[in-house]
Parts: sequence; C-alpha cells; structure tokens
Amino acid sequence: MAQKVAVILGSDSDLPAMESCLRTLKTFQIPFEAHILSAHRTPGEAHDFAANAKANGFGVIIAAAGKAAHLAGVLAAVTTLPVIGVPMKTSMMGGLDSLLSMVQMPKGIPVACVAVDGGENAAILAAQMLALADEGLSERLAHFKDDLSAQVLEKDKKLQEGLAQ
Ligand code: RP5
Repeated sequence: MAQKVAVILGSDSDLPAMESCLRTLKTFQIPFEAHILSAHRTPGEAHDFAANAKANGFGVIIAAAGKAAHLAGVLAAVTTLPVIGVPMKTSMMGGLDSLLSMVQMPKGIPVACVAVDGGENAAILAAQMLALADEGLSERLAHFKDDLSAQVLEKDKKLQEGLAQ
C-alpha cells in the first residue's frame, strides 16, 4: 500500500496558508492525513504522533508552524522519517522568525525547510521523496514538470509575438 503523508499544523490558524499543500497532495493522488498538533500546547500528542508515524504507514511528515516554530524539529527528533518544515508568515519581517526556527536546526536532527508559506512546494517535495519507490507517482511528477515547462514556453511565445507587433 502507498505510504501516506502526514500534514501537521501547529494551529488551525495555519490552515488557510496550507490549503495549497493539501490540494497538491490530492492532485498527485497521495494519501494523507492532516492534524492540528502543537509542540507547546499538545507536546505529548505531537511526540506520540511522530514516534508512531512510521509504524502507522506514513512515509513523510510535513510540519507547518509559525513564530517560534519548533514543531518540525520536535517531530523530527523522534522519527527517522523525513520531516519537511513549512514556516508560516507572521507579523515579524514576513515570517523570518518562523523560517529561522525551522531552517537553523542543530546538527543531527535535520528538517528540510521550504519557503515561507511554501506549502505547495512541501507537497511536491514529499511527492518526490515517495516517488523513489512509486513509479506511478514518479510519472505524475514528470508530467507536472513537463506542464510547467510548456506553460513558460507558451508565455515566452506570446511575449515574442507581442514584441514583433
Ligand atoms: C504556532 O503559533 C502556530 O503554528 C501558528 O502559526 C502560531 C500562532 O498560533 P495561534 O495563536 O494562531 O493558535 O504555534
């Protein structure tokens, strides 16, 4: 059975920024669960989820959090699954607090950190990880990248047509 992705939100206030992540996982037909679990408000539940995630059929964990965003690191501390952190935009310099909290993990416990509010890229990166052992998913990713290229080439074509007028 295909491995699932776990999307952990530090708060329900993170959900609007993470809708694109959930939508992208659906687009790639990746089974996932989404949960609200906080490193500081529900530390026991967050710990237990990550510690049991591999046994429960998850292949990747995506963790979205803002401000002192230690959620991804706390989850990564108790699992060997790859953890992708999504720093949430905040009122402090556009989310620099969240970004540094995630990306500056001390050695030994890595977190793969995407851009501030980069939920869509987190889903694509998770897809690429799972695609290592899933040929169908690998083909869907290849089509996705072909589509991206085609869109850019079409835009360039229109630009050239406009410039020639
Ligand atoms: C973090 O604090 C959450 O991930 C959220 O981004 C931020 C604010 O949370 P709320 O006060 O809106 O619940 O834990």
